Amino acid sequence: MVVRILVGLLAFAGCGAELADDGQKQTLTPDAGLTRDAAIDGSPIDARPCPGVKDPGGTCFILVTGPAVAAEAEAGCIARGGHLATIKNAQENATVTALVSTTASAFLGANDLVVEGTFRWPDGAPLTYTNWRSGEPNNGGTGATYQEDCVVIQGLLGGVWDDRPCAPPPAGAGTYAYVCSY
Ligand SMILES: [Ca+2]
Ligand SMILES: [Ca+2]
Repeated sequence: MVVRILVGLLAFAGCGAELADDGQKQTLTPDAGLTRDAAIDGSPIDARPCPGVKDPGGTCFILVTGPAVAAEAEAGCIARGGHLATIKNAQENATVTALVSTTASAFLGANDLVVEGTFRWPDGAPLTYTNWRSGEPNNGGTGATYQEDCVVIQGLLGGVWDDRPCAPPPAGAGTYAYVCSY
């Protein structure tokens, strides 16, 4: 009983201190806080979360370290509600480049699996923006015994693109980190 009274007195003392600091506005603080957060966030409370980086244009990009072959990477992106990344402009490429700045190679969604040499995004759209590294895409180069039908963005080289195998062979190629978007 004595303990309860003491706790009650301490709690009351705490309230008294807050009242002394905040005065009459104390009871408005919780609602005011919620309103302020919503205003800063600028989005409805049921907005789709972006557990990665949101481009100024609104696209969410997520880096998954993997490594995975391209088919596993696409499945991983679908599980996250998107697809392997589509990059539509230089702004988006800059956003993704920052995201992968310490990653050597990460799959994007572009591939020429259907028609060799004609790259498409996962939704079938043609590439209207590209940032190929000089000499790419090369499908592995002259004399290659494998195909390069998927595309990586190279963070350590400033965000240039290279076509690479979607899976081994050759050994050691075809498994990379990956970027999803939605
Ligand atoms: Ca190819
Ligand atoms: Ca290549």
